[in-house]
Amino acid sequence: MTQQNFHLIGHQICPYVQRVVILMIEKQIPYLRTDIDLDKKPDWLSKLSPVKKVPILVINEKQILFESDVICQYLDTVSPNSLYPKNTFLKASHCAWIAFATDILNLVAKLIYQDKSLNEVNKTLVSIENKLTIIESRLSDNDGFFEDGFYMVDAVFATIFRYFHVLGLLTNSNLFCGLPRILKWHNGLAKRQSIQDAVPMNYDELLLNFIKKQNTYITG
Ligand SMILES: N[C@@H](CCC(=O)N[C@@H](CS)C(=O)NCC(=O)O)C(=O)O
Repeated sequence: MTQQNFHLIGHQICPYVQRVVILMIEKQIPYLRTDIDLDKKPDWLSKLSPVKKVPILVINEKQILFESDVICQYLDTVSPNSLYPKNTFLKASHCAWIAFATDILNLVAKLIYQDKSLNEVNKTLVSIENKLTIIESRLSDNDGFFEDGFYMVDAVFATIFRYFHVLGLLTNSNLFCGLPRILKWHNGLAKRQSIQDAVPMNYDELLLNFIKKQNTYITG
């Protein structure tokens, strides 16, 4: 890898930032990190990204990338030991399942930011469960998604599964219920150092406080 200087603009618990952080930890890519407060976005954010969202990657203090998937694919390409399969079809397939995971994440965001009634919350929970059931039916008895080994797709799902404890408490549900393969996958991923190190130790507390500020149905 040519010597580059990476500065990641992020947020303490953002799942999209976590994707980039997990990749950088796995690949031992050195980087500087600045976390921002999403409620008080700094003025300079709009100069770096037209969508004013994190993550943003600043390369050598002048080149800028936004969109987590783009940043991950860029970093993966410029460093050794890819977290995507070498085979072109398999790589595309992993990317398709990452997009499916992002759909689940959007439903999680709906629960947190939008749903204002029990009816809406229950509908969103059913939509999440339906997507998880599809994943469960695709999982083998391996510990990973497609085959043995840790890939970007595993990292992405790990960032979704870690919502389930706090969401379960707030909605009185168990999103892992009846999904033993997903639960096993989650438990394996949760032990991985890069997954643990991608968030602060008090992640659940930070997440709970973040959700409470949104003033939607699940915070009662
Ligand atoms: N598609 C974007 C999504 C990033 C995203 O939604 N980031 C959130 C934080 S988790 C954000 O910056 N939100 C600020 C806002 O929506 O104003 C990506 O993959 O990078």
